[in-house]
Amino acid sequence: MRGIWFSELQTPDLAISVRLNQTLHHEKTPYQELAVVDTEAYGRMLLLDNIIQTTVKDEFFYHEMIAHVPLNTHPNPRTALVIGGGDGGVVREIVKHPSIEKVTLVEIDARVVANAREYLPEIACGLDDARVEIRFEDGIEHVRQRENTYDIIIVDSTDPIGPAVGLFSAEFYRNVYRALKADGVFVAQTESPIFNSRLIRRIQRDLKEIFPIARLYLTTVPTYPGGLWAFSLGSKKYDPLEVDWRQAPQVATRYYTPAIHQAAFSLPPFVQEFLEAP
Ligand code: AAT
Repeated sequence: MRGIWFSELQTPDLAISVRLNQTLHHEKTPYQELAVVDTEAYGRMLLLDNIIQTTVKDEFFYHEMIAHVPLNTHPNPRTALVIGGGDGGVVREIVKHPSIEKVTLVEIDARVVANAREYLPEIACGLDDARVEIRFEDGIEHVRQRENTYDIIIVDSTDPIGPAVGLFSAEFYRNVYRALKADGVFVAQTESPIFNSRLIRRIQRDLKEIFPIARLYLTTVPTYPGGLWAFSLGSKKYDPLEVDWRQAPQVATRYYTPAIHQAAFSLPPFVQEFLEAP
């Protein structure tokens, strides 16, 4: 293999490798080790603690699916909270919705936002929208201090290690429920159905105890472990499977469509089986 390669150890037994054109930036922030690299295969990539967070070529699968599913589940979303997501990709998708009046981005690490603005402008561009407020604080604390505030809460967090651990807990989900308005919708990225099935099962069970509607949906994200990714949704009133598509806004997307929204909730038998396992 010619050239310089970056490998992410996705599990102790599996790596993904990409050839680097260039390392554009590297620093230790107060929270994590951050790098932006340029790769031949996936374009520019944001790495945190040597884990691929997002890439210019495949970010839209993830950002469109984490944002438009809850936004279209709610018939009139006006306020949205994003926890994590400092690259701006989720915010960019949210501000495509004309009903949105205010987006609050709560990112713990200001350096993620600064580097995304500098090196990943096509992902960070939505952060400049006038409706967006950026707060550099812990999303766990933010949600603990809010009540009846948001129509939509989206958790676009790192894997459940370090500062993100608490974002995967039942206590956090109860606080999310309280921070949502009476008909609010919650979505979180919840890892790989292939490598994190027990985590996904536990989260689904927690959400079913807290929300009247709890569902799992899937998408493909080529650079994440296993290539197949899970999102967990909790809703107080609206069912994501009963969207009135005649009322949904027309937004420009590259992956998401109403048909893909519906299809994403069709779970393969291997997923059904681990969700139902004792
Ligand atoms: N848009 C895809 C990028 C991410 S990055 C997730 C962000 O969550 C990071 O910038 C990290 O600093 C932030 N974060 C972690 N914990 C917290 C917290 N407690 N409060 C606020 N922000 C936090 C997601 C990639 C998923 C990778 C899957 N392998």
